[in-house]
Amino acid sequence: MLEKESLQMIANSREPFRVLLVKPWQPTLQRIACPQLGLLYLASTLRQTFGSDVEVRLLDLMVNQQRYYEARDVLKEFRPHVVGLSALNWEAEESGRFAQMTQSEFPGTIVAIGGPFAHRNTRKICATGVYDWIFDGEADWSFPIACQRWFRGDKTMDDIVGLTWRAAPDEPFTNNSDVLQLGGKKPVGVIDDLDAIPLPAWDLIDFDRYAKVRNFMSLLKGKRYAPIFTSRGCPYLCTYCHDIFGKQFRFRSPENVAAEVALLRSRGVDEIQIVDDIFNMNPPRMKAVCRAIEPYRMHVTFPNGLRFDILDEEGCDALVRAGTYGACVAIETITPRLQELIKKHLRVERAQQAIRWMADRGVLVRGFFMLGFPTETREEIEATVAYAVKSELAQAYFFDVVPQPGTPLYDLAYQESPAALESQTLQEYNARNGFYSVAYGVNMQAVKKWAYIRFFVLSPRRWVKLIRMMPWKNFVAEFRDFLAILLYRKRIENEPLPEALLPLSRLYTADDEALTSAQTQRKKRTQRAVPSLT
Ligand code: B12
Ligand code: SF4
Repeated sequence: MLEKESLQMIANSREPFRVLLVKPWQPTLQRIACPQLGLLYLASTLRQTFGSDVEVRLLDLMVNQQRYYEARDVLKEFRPHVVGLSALNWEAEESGRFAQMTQSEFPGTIVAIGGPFAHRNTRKICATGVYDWIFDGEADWSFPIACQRWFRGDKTMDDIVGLTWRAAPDEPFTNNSDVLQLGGKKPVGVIDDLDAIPLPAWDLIDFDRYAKVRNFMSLLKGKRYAPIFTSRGCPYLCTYCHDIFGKQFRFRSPENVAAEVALLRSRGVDEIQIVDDIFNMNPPRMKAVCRAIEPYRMHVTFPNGLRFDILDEEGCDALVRAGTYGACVAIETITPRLQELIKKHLRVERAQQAIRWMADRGVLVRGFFMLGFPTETREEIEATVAYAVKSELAQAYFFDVVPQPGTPLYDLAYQESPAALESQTLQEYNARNGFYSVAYGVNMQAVKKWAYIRFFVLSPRRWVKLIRMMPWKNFVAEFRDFLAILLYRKRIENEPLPEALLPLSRLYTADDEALTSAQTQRKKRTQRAVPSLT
């Protein structure tokens, strides 16, 4: 850890403060990547805060498909003062390996972690001891402030909302935020004025490179694309939600969004992917944003962010006029009981109507379904699959339910089968032994394969539709992935975790901090046998 004097020397020497922002790559079945918006926002707020006193580099190991050790040369050459890692839960292990390598081989470097993984997992992250700063929540302002204080040799960090930090590796972690206890559950660092945040540092992105890799939407009509986030937060209460941006819906003005689209256009981008939590929460505002971006003649897709049961016909027109040609709809489950249980409360009939409106306007609509909620019966799974098969959806993805710590769904999973939760590892998104399979003894891989066969192979009309609607290169990539899912035999094995990182291997297993209700905590004391639905 740098001492105050040496920090002062950096500040006095006019040497720029060097920050390396890193997206780790956890090997996956599918090669998928997109520019990392969170890090691009941090890059631009760092520049705004430091001016010419900062040098920021972005290292996206995901698009490069490089493991952590392949970044050694960059660390040696750039010698960052701060390394900032951004990770999803999924990437926790690889991020930990990167952090550990940095700590041991480049002592004195501050290692910071943020992003969805840092949300609600603070205590386990502290337990690894491989990070110095842990940021929970939106860090657009808090991260540059922490960097600036450090740069100036000022170690008073306790007032920085969302930050848990230690002054040196042998000192304890501390934070004094009211809302964030170590491992706290409430969203922190919520920013009200989104227009005040500078636009992402798009100059750090080589758009051609990303265009060559399969993206979030698996579609690319244009030459180059960029993801954009036009609002943050969502007031719905789905019990499985990671709740990254909190319940308060905040949005950028249409002018601010248009300014970003104009900037992207000037950089040769002709396609945008809108990835908000819920873009159409406020329908008049949604239409205003559509009108504002229309003149830029972008191709537009929605891999995320549209709730179909609040989409009216006028809204569909506005989206299509803005350039929309592909959209995903998260239906999750079709049965009223489960819609109630997961508190999504999707009005399926209305969503169905909006799917028709979009499809009639030539939009490729893809449905997302979650199979295997705790307490879900085989009949309920079948009802959801049958709905998908009969629907007008051009594509469907069937996902395993992964109960996330700190969510009400996790409590329910705990009540159903603590043993099944105990068996979960971080790699479970495409696993053979997901929660449902272990809890109820159902082979979910087989269930999902059969669902895909019914949806695609036994519905030739979809092939015709997809060939007509999908750019051919995307069609080929999708077909390859479809085969991979059907033929998939072995899981991706990762090397064993170093001892320091072992707390991460238990990220999904039950502990008191992850259980949200007192009732479940009581139940935790009386472990139950694994129940069976058959
Ligand atoms: C675009 C996207 C993707 C993209 C890129 C992901 C990425 N950014 O790394 C891709 C397609 C790769 C993707 C894949 C997956 N995704 Co995704 N994705 C999203 C989505 C829709 C938007 C992300 C985004 O751009 N946010 C906007 C930016 C501004 O926010 P941000 O990145 O969180 O950054 C802010 C803070 O978190 C923080 N921060 C972030 N990084 C850092 C780093 C430092 C050092 C600091 C200090 C702060 C900090 O400051 C930033 C600015 O405020 C989110 C939903 C959401 N609401 O965020 C889901 C989300 C991130 N995805 C999720 C999931 C589950 C997945 C998958 C595992 C899904 C699956 N079943 O396969 C896969 C991962 C598999 C893989 N590795 O390929 C979950 C993650 C949950 C979790 N706790 O891990 C989310 C939250 C969706 C959800 N609500 O469930 N996804
Ligand atoms: S609609 Fe999406 S973002 Fe909103 S609560 Fe549900 S899962 Fe979370």
